[in-house]
Amino acid sequence: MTKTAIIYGITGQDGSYLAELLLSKNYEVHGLVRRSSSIHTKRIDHLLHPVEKINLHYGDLSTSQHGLISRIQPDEIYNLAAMSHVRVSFDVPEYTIDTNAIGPLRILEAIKDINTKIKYYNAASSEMFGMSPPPQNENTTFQPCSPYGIAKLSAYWTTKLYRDGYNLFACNGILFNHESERRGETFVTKKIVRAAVRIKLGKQHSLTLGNLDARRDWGHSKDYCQAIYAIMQHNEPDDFVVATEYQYSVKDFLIKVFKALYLNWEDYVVYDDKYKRPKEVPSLLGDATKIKTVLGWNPGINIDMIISEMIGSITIEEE
Ligand code: NAP
Ligand code: F7E
Repeated sequence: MTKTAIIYGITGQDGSYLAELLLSKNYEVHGLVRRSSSIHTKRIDHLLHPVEKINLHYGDLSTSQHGLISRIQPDEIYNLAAMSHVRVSFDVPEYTIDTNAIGPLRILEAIKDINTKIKYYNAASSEMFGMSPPPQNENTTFQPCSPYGIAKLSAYWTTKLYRDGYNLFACNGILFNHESERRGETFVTKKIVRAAVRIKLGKQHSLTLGNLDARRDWGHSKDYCQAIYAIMQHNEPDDFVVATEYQYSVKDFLIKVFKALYLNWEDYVVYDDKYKRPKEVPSLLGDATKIKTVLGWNPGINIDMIISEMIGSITIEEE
């Protein structure tokens, strides 16, 4: 029988790949989109034209979700919607807490009231580990150090509470950084790749960045959407860390990208304090033993493959 899913955040990086994955498994896919003054469905346009393969509904996590969920009566809800930029969360902390902590609560309240059989996925984040030293796994102490991380930790605990208290099939995927050609332009990987390609083509002369010493575990969004799906198909609701188990610094990433384009990064990169965060997460490196052992998930795309895909997409799409 065809399953029905709602994807919150369908216009985002992960939402677009997850929509493709669910369509390939014959799901009826619905997604929430925010009204905006210009069209922002670039990542899912191929799923709307020439044939409309997905169903979009206007809405926002700032209001009750009872109406949408009772109309669609989905089998599964994937909540990938968020104000997802850590640096920006320091500028708009109240908005971040409302969207990323209260938003998920609104969805869970609707599931509890409408149909407790609806499965729920919550997009938790390695940012919740904050200052806890690596490697980080499901048993690591959370020490968030941004409004974003604090909001995500609230949603994480809310998801567990509704699972334990109301017997919902509610899961947390604790995902480490993941990128792709669809990554938003202000995240460091896309910002570096885009600038390097533009420098190579003579369209830009420098790249301004903040802290180059932070270390991250970078995977690919497509691999991580496979993990999200596997978490939701498991025979019981649970929480899983999703990571590659490899770590690089921002400077390592920078060197790799510029080298791939036969450029010396030191000739172009300028430091600017404005990209420094009031508090920084210094080192994220996941231990994905649980998801590998319990669900048999493994990432297939490494950092060099990610960089080469990202460079290729910018050359073709933007220049
Ligand atoms: P993204 O590209 O920034 O997409 C975020 C999505 O959320 C967009 O569709 C956005 O809609 C939507 N959204 C934002 N505010 C909303 C609101 N108030 N109401 C409804 N929708 C709203 O993020 P992503 O990289 O795909 O990440 C997906 C999820 O995983 C997010 O929850 C993120 O916090 C979490 N996460 C990401 C990573 C990562 O490295 N990518 C790691 C761990 C966790 P618009 O298109 O209208 O802006
Ligand atoms: O920063 C440093 C910055 O913004 C990575 C989100 O998807 O992953 C992501 O959050 C590092 C940080 O990602 C610039 O200080 C230096 O140390 O690409 P980012 P993030 O903060 O790790 C987590 C897991 C999520 O859940 C989030 O949704 O790079 N950095 N210079 C810079 N970062 C940016 N953005 N811009 C710079 O110019």
